[in-house]
Amino acid sequence: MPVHLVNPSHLSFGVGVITPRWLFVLAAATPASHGQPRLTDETLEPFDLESVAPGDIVGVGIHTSNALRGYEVGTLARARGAVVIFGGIHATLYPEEALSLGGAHAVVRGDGDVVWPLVLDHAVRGTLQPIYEAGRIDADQFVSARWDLLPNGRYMWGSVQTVRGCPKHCSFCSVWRTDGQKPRQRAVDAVVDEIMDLRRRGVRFVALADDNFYPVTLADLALAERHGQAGRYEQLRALRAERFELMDRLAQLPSDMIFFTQITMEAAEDAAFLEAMRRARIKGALVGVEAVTPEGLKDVFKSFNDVGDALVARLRVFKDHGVHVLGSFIFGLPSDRPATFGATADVAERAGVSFAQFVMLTPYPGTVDFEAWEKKLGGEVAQIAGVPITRHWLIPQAQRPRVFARHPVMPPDEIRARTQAVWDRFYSLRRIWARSKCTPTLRARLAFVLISKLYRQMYANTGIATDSARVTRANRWARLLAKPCQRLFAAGPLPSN
Ligand code: B12
Ligand code: SF4
Repeated sequence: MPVHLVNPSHLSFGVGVITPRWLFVLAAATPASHGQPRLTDETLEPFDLESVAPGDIVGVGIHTSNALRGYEVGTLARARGAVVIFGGIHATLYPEEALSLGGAHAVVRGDGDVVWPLVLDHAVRGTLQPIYEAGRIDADQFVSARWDLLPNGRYMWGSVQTVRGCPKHCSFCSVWRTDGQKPRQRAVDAVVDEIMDLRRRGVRFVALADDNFYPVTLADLALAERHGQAGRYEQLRALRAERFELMDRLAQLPSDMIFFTQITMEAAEDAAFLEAMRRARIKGALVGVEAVTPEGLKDVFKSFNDVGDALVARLRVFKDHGVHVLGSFIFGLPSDRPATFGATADVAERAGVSFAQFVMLTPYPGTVDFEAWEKKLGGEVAQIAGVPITRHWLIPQAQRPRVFARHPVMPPDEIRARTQAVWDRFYSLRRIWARSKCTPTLRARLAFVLISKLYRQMYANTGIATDSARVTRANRWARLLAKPCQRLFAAGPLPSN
């Protein structure tokens, strides 16, 4: 039975920034007896339903914000006679939803790598169970992606995961609960092989799609030692050594390769680690700054971050080691005040972050924040388009609120408008041009400007704006900017040996 895998999106930009890794991993886990899986990433173009014949299998992977579009795809595919199977983080959290609203015959909860062939076998035999509990597999069972199915010239970055899970417990994040707090690190050889596979195909920019690239801190090691936990100390030390081994190997890859990852701010304490990142050409990292006040950090259980001048100094350490920071900030925390917005933009500028994203606090299911929010609302849940806001992902995109919890001093529109203003300020042409000085040549400076503008159109204007004309305009701009940006990232392929 032919297999289609669909990554849903309500907006298509023609070109994608980062490859949706799950598509290529599940493709690799699909047995050859099903033929070549057909992959559709709707951030490039919408799924062609005409390509689905009765009896085909359609796998849909969803996170919370694209779940509604995923349900539409599943329902339409089922109506054409397909066998529909859901997976991904949102389906893991709400399997019943995919069954009742998404036309799913079956839902996989957890990692799909190992269970997928079994599910396909059941689909062929007609013995599908409604729910498969795949759980968390060990790192040595992670399947390497099939990059031979990568469409040519459509993405700027490939994505290779090196570790899954995060030992922290931030209140707005579900990773530590779904992926677990125990880091599951892939073997260095498997990671490097995949990266080289991408490079041979002309991809020289690779996102290390990890929850947290720095899973063992110096503080963790010191604590284990102080408490006389010899076994734990040894385990942490081995994990850390493996990180260095990986970075040493990355340093030996073709010198035009560039990496990007996600990391906690604690890495700033660890000069040896940052130096290894420099040698490995990990030139960028998304750092979750979240808030610039102690109250804000307390709101999100992230007291391990710094504030004020210490925060600026810490972020600067990354730059001093050649790692550009994409700072991630959250607005709408209960302790935020009107002055917080300007203060946050000031910190981002003073700290010299190269890129920044300013997201509005969204209660994502599976998080501590979500549970507290749902409990607090009790029986008094407002509805939009007939959907309770505690199921906000089911509200049609155009009507979906951008701010969810009642704020002690600011109405939702004020939070949204102030957030938009911070994006506008940070990504003004004058400021982008000033920041672009961090690049070596005029060509690189122009590339920096183009990418900054694209980033802002894709993430801010289509995500925060409530005005549909602005969203349409932003989408058009993003489509225009995306193609030349993609060309800037592409490289010539390398021979296979
Ligand atoms: C790398 C990453 C990014 C990158 C790249 C995104 C990309 N294009 O790939 C960047 C930084 C751009 C990013 C952005 C965002 N991200 Co992100 N991201 C990740 C991260 C760390 C890894 C994703 C990944 O590649 N995993 C590797 C693949 C193989 O794993 P997987 O997708 O989970 O798939 C496995 C299973 O879920 C399952 N599966 C998946 N689909 C299917 C389908 C079928 C049919 C089956 C059977 C199984 C199956 O099998 C797969 C193999 O085991 C995840 C955390 C995580 N651990 O997943 C967060 C995560 C997905 N992101 C998250 C969020 C919130 C976002 C943002 C909204 C953040 C923001 N506020 O801007 C944006 C949204 C961007 C977008 N529109 O997609 C949340 C989603 C939470 C939720 N409930 O939906 C996560 C879980 C992290 C978190 N903090 O909680 N992200
Ligand atoms: S936000 Fe980052 S540091 Fe916090 S639990 Fe999630 S992955 Fe870990």
